[in-house]
Amino acid sequence: MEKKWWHSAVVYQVYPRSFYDSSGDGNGDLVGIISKLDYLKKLGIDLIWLSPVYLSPMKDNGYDIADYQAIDPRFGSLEDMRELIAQAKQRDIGIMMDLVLNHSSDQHAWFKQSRQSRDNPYRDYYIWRDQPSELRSIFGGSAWQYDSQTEQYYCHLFADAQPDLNWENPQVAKEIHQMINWWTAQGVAGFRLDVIDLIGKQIDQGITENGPRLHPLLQQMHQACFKDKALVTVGETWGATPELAKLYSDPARQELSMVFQFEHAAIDWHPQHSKWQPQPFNLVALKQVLTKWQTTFNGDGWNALFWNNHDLPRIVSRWGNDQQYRQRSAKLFATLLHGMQGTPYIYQGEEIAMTNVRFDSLEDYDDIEIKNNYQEKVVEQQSLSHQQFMQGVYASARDNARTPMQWNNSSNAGFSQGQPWLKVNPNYPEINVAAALDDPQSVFYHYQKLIALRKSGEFSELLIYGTYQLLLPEHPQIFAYLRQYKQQRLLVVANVSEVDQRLSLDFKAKQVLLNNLQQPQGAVNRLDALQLAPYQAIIYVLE
Ligand code: TEU
Repeated sequence: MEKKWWHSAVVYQVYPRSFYDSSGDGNGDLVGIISKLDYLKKLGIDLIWLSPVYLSPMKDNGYDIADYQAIDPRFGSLEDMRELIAQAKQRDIGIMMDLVLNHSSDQHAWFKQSRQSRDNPYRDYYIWRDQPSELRSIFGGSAWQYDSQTEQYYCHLFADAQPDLNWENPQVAKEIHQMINWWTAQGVAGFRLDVIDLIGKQIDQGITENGPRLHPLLQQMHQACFKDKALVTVGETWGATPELAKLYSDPARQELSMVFQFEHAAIDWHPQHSKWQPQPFNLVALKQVLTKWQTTFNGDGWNALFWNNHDLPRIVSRWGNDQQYRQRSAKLFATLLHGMQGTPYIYQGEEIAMTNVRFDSLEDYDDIEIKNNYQEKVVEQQSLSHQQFMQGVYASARDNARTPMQWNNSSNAGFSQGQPWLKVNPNYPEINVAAALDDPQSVFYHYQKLIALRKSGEFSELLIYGTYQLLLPEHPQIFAYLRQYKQQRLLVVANVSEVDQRLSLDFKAKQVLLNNLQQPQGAVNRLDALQLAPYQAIIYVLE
């Protein structure tokens, strides 16, 4: 396999509105991110995926872009952005911009023109029809919005303030390519492409995901923007199967570096109520899905590894134990993920095991996805009760990941001098960066160690390129796998449960590389009589 620089990279996602507010207006900003670069350097990451900072009315926190080449004043200025890129570069950290190309804001100049008249030159930048179809918006409700000015409906797969761009129009592709190249000229290291699997849609046939024009459009984008540049690109593709992932990320096809697949992330969703009524966690199913992805590529694609992002609940609350075993179970999930093959992504706060939040009132939540789904499921269809819906919010809402970053135990968790745009999680006096940095046993230092193991030293190549083999596939509490590269073998073994486990593995341990529990050496070395405490996770070097 041809090696690429981003195979060995570790990415950290910053959700700017919630990261660090330097101005006191309650919103995180670019100067705030700059001031935390040394913290990220200490963690050891190579790249920052920056969720959108472009000019935006913030109906969907920046995923509704009004100008792709301007910075929203809440976040700062273009000068600040250039400073961030430069300051990050000085620390060998690259910036990945978030490209939201499926839709823009209804405040984008293109859409303002488009809705003026049916013969406006920008009319065909968006998707207009005389009649709505049955198509539903991902945020709830119809995907069509009537516009009285020109008496037609426009398509929006997300909020009505996020009209879908018409990728059937070659002019749209041309403008977008120019915009991407402009960002590349600013010195960014790469791009994350939001819901990119939707751009090949054939709306009149009811096809949204994985439409026939998707891959030709991506190949065209590659030629126009990515070819012969040392950029890293990752596509957000909710519906990706291994076969589809190869279409995107096989280097020979010249599309993207890798994609986020979400098969594991939706594993406990309800058949009807999806994430609003999650099913019990099933470790065997999780192992099966992740193993399928670990063994799918053979130089013909590459995995992006993640538990968390700004759309998903916190892993420690979701499948770990965010009470008694918060730190230990967070380290366990970190170990499992960073032991795998692919490029790991860490979402802000994951490195200190921030947890989900439970606000009593729906009013305290901000996310449009919550509000629109409440309207649809509780108010209109009455398929869920208020109580049931709140349980869904506590388990799965996106705002769980979006509460402000907890920096220290001062007011507002040290996130802002002002009133934060979203309430801080009340557990900040205990869970915060300052406390984590003060404690050599903290989750932070566990992540730091995992990153360091991947970045350099004896087992770096193994962790990046080694093969993967699942052990004990049917075991309901143990997640164990082997990694192998040339003559080296590592064993990752984790007890994903709240009870002690005993097991016997037919291997000989040479060394304990990493253990999320402090314990005397001898106690854990007998793999044929292994005892694991609740949420214990160990990486062994094998003979
Ligand atoms: O997310 C795509 C997307 O489909 C999610 O909204 C997902 O379906 C949902 O969170 C699961 O319940 C991307 C961005 O990551 C998200 O933040 C944006 O809201 C969305 O696109 C629209 O741009």
